[in-house]
Amino acid sequence: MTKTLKEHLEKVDNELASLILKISELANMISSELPYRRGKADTKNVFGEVQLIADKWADQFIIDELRKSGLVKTLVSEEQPEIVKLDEKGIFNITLDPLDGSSNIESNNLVGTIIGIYKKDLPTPGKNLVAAMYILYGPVTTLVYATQGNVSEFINTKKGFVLREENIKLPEPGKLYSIGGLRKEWVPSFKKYVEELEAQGYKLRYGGSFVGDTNQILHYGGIFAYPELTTKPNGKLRLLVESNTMSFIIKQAGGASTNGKCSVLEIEPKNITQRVPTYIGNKNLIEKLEKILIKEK
Ligand code: P6P
Repeated sequence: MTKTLKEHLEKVDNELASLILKISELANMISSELPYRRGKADTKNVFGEVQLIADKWADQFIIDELRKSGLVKTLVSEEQPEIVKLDEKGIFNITLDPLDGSSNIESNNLVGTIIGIYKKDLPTPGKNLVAAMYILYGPVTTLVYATQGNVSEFINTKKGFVLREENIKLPEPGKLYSIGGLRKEWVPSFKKYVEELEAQGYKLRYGGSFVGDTNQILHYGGIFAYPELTTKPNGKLRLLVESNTMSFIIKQAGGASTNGKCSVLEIEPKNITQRVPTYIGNKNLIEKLEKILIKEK
């Protein structure tokens, strides 16, 4: 009998299990609302990006639902300029990208909700994550959650989320490379590194959604990068609400991450909006790249 998410969470401590289950229960509402929440809002987020109606709706919906849970003390969201206080009796602090890749909604490509779960106050390094998860709205809705040493994936069915695979590890060797930014703006040593991957037969898969692209790396192995660019030395991805969470998940699956100098998870955040060059994937690929990028400096 295939395990449900609720059954799988029996091995996780109660409050954390309740929080992950609560978040999973939001998936159906979010995916069913996407057809009706299209188009641009008339506001910009703290990063100066035009917000989509779906971004703002999903953000507020998740914040309201987590506040009701009584489990969450504070929340940092890509769509909020400041740390949001939810419930002073809450025991978890959450990082949230409510709809990562939301510009893909127009073209019906992958979007997802990325959630980091901490006990320590935010901002704090990603190595302090207690758990990390994402929900991916694709041909099917899937949910991946990671705790120390274990990554499990669930598929949403008429009977709720059921286990597809647990203790997921990145396939070795990997098959894919998934890299954002304009190739002409990659630093020379990184461009050379990518050309070597291409010569080894790695296949390009890039869908413009960090969560969707990294999910492919989790399934097929390889490397995702939104790299340092000559025009954007810190790349594009947000350390707290995007890179830390996905780096933690890939690490628990046997992979690694770097910002070009150290593991993403070791970075001491300067603020809640910090961007970071992000390279995530098979450990051998990341270790080799980090050596190259350090030498470049
Ligand atoms: P580009 C989505 O807006 C996002 O933050 C990530 O999900 C994604 O990896 C990246 O931006 C895509 O950026 O420059 O390829 O559109």
